[in-house]
Amino acid sequence: MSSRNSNPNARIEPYTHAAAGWGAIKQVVISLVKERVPGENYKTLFKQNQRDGFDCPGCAWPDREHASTFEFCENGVKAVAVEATSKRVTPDFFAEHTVTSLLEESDYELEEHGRLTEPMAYDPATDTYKPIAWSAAYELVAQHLKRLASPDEAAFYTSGRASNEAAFLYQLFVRVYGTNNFPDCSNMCHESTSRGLPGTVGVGKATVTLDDMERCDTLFLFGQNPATNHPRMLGELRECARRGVTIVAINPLRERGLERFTNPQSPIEMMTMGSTRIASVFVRPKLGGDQALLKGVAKRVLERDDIALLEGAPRVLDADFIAEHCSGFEAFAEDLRRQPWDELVAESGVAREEIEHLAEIYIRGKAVISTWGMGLTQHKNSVPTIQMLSNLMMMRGNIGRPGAGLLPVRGHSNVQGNRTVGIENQPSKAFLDRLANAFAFEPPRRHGFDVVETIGAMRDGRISVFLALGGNFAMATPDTERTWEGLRNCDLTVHLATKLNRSHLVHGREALILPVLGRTEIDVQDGVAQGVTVEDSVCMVHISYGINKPASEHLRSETAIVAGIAHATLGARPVDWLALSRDYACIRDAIALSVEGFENYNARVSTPGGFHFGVASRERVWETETRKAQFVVSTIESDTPLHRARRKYGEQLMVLMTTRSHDQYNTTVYGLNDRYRGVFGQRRVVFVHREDLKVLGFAAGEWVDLFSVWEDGIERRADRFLLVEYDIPRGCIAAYYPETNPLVPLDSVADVSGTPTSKSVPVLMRRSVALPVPMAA
Ligand SMILES: Nc1nc2c(c(=O)[nH]1)N[C@H]1C(S)=C(S)[C@@H](COP(=O)(O)OP(=O)(O)OC[C@H]3O[C@@H](n4cnc5c(=O)[nH]c(N)nc54)[C@H](O)[C@@H]3O)O[C@H]1N2
Ligand SMILES: Nc1nc2c(c(=O)[nH]1)N[C@H]1C(S)=C(S)[C@@H](COP(=O)(O)OP(=O)(O)OC[C@H]3O[C@@H](n4cnc5c(=O)[nH]c(N)nc54)[C@H](O)[C@@H]3O)O[C@H]1N2
Ligand SMILES: [Mo]
Repeated sequence: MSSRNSNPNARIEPYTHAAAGWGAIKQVVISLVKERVPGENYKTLFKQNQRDGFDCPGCAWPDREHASTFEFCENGVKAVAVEATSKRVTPDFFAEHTVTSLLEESDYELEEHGRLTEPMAYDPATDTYKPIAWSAAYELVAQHLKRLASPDEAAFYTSGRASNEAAFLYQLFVRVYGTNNFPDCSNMCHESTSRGLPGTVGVGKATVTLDDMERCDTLFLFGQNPATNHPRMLGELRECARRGVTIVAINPLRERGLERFTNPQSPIEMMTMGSTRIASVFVRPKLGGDQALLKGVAKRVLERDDIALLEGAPRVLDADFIAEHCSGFEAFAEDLRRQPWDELVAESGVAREEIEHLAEIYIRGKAVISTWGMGLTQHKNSVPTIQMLSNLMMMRGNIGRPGAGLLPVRGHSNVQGNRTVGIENQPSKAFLDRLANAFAFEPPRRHGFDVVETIGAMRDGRISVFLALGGNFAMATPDTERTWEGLRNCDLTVHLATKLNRSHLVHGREALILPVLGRTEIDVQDGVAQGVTVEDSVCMVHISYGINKPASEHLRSETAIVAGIAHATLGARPVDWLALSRDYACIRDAIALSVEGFENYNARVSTPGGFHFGVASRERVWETETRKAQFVVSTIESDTPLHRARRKYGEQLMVLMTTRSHDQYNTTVYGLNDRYRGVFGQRRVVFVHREDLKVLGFAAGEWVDLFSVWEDGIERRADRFLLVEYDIPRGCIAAYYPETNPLVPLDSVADVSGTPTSKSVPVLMRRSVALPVPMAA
């Protein structure tokens, strides 16, 4: 397809092969060469997820026995390659580039400069970052923190790569300092899961382990793109498919990796160009339609049970489970009976026959696992959607039984562990009580700000110091223009980071960049190599040892930096921060002392493969208010901002999902291809249904600007996207994050969880009049 694109290599070319296979191998070689990974660091790739190696920083998908063989993963190799790169961002680099000039570069170009090497402080006189001693940097943070009228004027962000040790020390420091302001990447990610599941099954975590994957006979995959985001999960799916498990993908897009997969580990598949078919059934709701879809399936399951009762046939519901373990079933069933079908069909975008078919598949399953990702968590109705899924699973006792259960698939490799050890802006009383007891201090009890609340508070001056343990706050957050105003309104912004990103350039009046050791690197404290611990998506906690030489001699571990800042701010109170940071086993002892479930932490984590962090619901123990698994009535809303926008603009209105390409890790862009979706050499594309293109009077290959429709009168736009005809439900469009984040209104969040609605943004498209932006922008 020809287009007015300034990158001559940009093209759209549908992908017709299976996922992974040789294409993945090729990408790996490209990554290694592009990053100029030094030869000695190649060994890193073979130590990924090995017993004596490090936990892959790629994603939170678990490993079999923490891997007895090298598990090949394109995503993992890329994540490691960008960390093991030989490129460096030195003080000379900063001297040569003003912040203003760096802001002109794309996110791709910024991270391409390589690893940060020394602590740097912003100098307004020259508009550059200049080296600063570690001790002076800690002192600067401490001065700012001590100067605030209230500790609640500071916010402490976490991105989910931090280890349990760093995250635990961080939350302890922040709570002793006096606030629960813990905005966290998970607020934008699986927060709807973490807030939804406690209301139904008591715990916001997976109720299954990999062993259950071996025993299930039916798998539902909701809103997830594993070929790109959790490639190691494809290996498990392939095994399931070969065993004859019925795999159903519920996704508006027919993602390639859910169709066919060539296992790079299988010489036969690789040599014969063979592949395994993954999903047997595709169900394609419209964006945000899963709640109605699930409610329809539940309604049908109930109808089928009524019929069985009439006919004296075996029950369809697991009546024993419901009687013994559940509460609220009557009200739930009554609501299902009252629910009109036409509303479910209209809101889900799925025909009644198809919903009924899905119910039959569900009923046939004796052991069903449901997994989900961002396709379920980033909508206004995400919490009721996830609760509806939980209801449905409970109807047939598919929780806390071998081969069955709930499996939220997490993103960042330790995002789940961070929450477990206390990164939580709404801590429970029990958690704080234990912490208070263990360290003899009175932690703050007021709930703190999440991500969206933090941005609001920065904008109106209630937050003036912002510290980030990793991540890229300026780009990962919604409503980019307003987020940047917030960051620039701060007195101090501090980033602990491995690589340069835009958050370092959109800074407060004073600003620090503190370079950290990555997880692949050897972390020596007091002459002893330290291991750090992480928790994966199925609650396995294990230890990870870096093996590469650090990218620079000046780097410090996240744990050491947190301890340094804590010491400068609080002195050796209530713990000797510096002593703790010299021996991570002591931090694990402190965790064991103060966080429930970590008893004998050091001993348990030293067993091969680590240990499973107990999940009560897996044992059919329900940590809910009623001490039962709770059915929750979930009402389908019909007057949301999206409905109102649809009424106002009719067929002109599109619902936008912002999603990941194959060549990115969140805000880190590795390359400009999205090979399974057929996009090459570019990122500013928007996928639209053929009929919608026609109705709107557009043709594929034309350029459009996107405008959000929101009721606050603010213009939010993202310009110049190439129209690509795509197999996507009518009225829905898709484009990449973070380019589209300016379109997500700050106050458009999921009910209860506060997660930005990144997968359902009401927008209009207008033909672009300006010239296309340069390639990598
Ligand atoms: N290579 C790579 N790996 C990653 C990441 C990365 O950026 N790159 N990010 C990591 C992180 S932090 C996370 S959270 C995960 C994210 O991994 P995913 O959860 O797979 O996230 P997305 O890429 O945003 O894809 C969301 C999927 O949901 C579908 N979807 C969108 N809206 C709906 C809907 O309304 N209903 C349904 N049923 N489906 C919908 C989309 O079509 C898409 O297939 O991956 C982690 N792993
Ligand atoms: N529109 C839209 N927005 C989204 C999403 C979406 O689907 N759509 N997804 C959301 C999701 S699921 C998530 S999780 C967030 C992600 O939000 P973040 O976690 O804030 O973003 P990342 O892009 O993962 O952060 C990348 C940066 O982390 C730093 N880094 C990498 N490794 C390390 C390390 O080991 N230590 C430290 N200290 N720093 C490190 C590097 O400097 C790198 O530039 O984005 C959210 N935003
Ligand atoms: Mo995430």
